[in-house]
Amino acid sequence: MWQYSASMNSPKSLTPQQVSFFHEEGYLIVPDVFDPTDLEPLRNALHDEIERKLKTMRAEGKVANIHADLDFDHRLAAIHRDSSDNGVELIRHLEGLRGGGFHAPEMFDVIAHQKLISAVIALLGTKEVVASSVYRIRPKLPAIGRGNVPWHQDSGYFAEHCDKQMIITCWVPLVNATIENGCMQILPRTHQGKVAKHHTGGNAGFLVIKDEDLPDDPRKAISAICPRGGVIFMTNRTPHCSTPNYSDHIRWSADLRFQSAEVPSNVGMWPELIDENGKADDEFYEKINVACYPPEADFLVHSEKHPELVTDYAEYVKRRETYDRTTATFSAFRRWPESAATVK
Ligand SMILES: O=C(O)CCC(=O)C(=O)O
Repeated sequence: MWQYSASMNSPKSLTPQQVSFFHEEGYLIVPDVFDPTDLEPLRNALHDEIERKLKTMRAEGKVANIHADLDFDHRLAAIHRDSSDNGVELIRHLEGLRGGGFHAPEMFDVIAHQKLISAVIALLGTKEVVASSVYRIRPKLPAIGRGNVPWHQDSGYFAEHCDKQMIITCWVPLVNATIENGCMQILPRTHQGKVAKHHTGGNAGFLVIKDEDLPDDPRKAISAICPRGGVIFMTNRTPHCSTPNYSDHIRWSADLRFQSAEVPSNVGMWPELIDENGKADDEFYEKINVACYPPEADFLVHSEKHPELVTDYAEYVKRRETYDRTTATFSAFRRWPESAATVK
């Protein structure tokens, strides 16, 4: 439970009980990391982006009705109902796949939010924190299968050399996440073992662990219900999936990832080394493949030792955009032979 210190005016960390729960169970649901109003700027920024993109699509003749009367929790669903192609184009635009994606200041403000970082510091046990390259915005639309994520461990997407490392997923619902709207299912106490075999060809290109390869009976999964303002923390080896959205609104969420600065990353590998055509020399590509997820730019979000190196908004944008442009061949993380696992 968050408590605020009046003298420091900054959030206190998680309790030792919460930290122990996370390490024993492989997950932790904290219902009040944020005040729900802390997430309003991100919701508004996403809605503004939808508006901008829809106006462009209307000018291109793709969309007739931009559903300007509908709110953030319903609008994209109506667009998708009118045309699934337009809906998917918008979803892809927002999801944040491969570097570019959604990187408005409001996105960065949530990733670097002190309330979140304090919790991450407690769970990682270090104040040297890197925000992983991989974060995603997920609009799970009512009655559309695309957002249902099959069983997987996040490590299934990362390079094998990072299997034993700790990369914390922070799943941040932008609406109350319920069983009805397709919250996550998490298999507790199974995160100490190996990374299970993942297969390609899951829904919407997701990797998938077959039920028989899961480390425990999937019927033991917990439904990770979480109010807006809360955060679900998971390890990279915690098996999880999510179910269909049977509600009438979009289940918006953001999943963010953090790791200790000691875990391999591409922090300090400067995008200037990639030219405007996305090219760099071979030595650079060898080094860059050291990261747990090489194609996307990691950034230092908190450091007591080197506060001067903490990434500001301008650098975050530059790193994400530059990595997005690169034509590099990232090999290390393609661990499932037939996999094209560049996206989640
Ligand atoms: O948001 C979801 O439905 C699934 C999220 C997920 O699989 C993840 O954050 O790794």
